[in-house]
Amino acid sequence: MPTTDTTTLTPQQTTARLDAIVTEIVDAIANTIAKHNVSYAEYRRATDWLTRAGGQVHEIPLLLDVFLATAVDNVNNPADGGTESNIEGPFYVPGAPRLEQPYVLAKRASDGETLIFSGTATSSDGAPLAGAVLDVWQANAAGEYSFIHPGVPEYNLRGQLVSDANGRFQFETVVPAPYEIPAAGATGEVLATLGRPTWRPGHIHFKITHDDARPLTTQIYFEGDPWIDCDVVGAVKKPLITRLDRHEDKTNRTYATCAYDFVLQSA
Ligand code: MBD
Ligand code: FE
Repeated sequence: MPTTDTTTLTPQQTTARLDAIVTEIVDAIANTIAKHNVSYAEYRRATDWLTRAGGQVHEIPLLLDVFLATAVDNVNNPADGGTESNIEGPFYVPGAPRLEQPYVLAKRASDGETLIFSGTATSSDGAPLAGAVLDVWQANAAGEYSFIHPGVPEYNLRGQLVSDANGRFQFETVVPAPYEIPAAGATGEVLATLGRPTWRPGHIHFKITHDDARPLTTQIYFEGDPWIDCDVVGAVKKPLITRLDRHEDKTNRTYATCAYDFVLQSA
């Protein structure tokens, strides 16, 4: 369960909670300013940098997700028997098309190597979850997401599919490449200034829902990815890493397969 069910708070309680959170955030920053004797010039550099971020499309959610989303996920999704949750990230778009069998995410030949992803959805008591909805989104082999990067068709590499009567699912997509935080944006700027890597390992995002289970938002990663141990967002959890197997089709083209069995906590 989420630690705080904020939906049951009265308006007064909501205001009090918000007041406490804002006060603590401001106090924490004020303490840092005092501890490091931050100058007016440095302070102005920070406000100028935030102004640049505000003028860049998609930059503020990216910035916050890079530095803070994992902390939110850690509080809201303690592992208790089901598949580990993982941060939603800044690039989820609701309303992805409901796909028909056989499931293939919308993709272009240039989006990368074919990947067949299969698995199951079960409840934490072991029962298969028939009719679980898997809302899937990912980047292509160039690290591009539809709706975020220019030139990618709407809903490319985004789609919703449904597990069958035995809780099984399979869909075709492409192998996602590692994702680099855009260097030109305010987030990339601060990471470069700090000399920190700007990469996330390749990953596929899932939101899985079923009437009898708690919704699960997570990401799947791949063994051997060069960034698996140094994700800029710090989101990788070992149990969410799966293996890519390589095969050759009849025309000697390689394609990949992987599998993951999702376990959703009972509602
Ligand atoms: C991503 O694709 C992502 O998933 C996260 C969490 C942050 C930045 C880019
Ligand atoms: Fe992502």
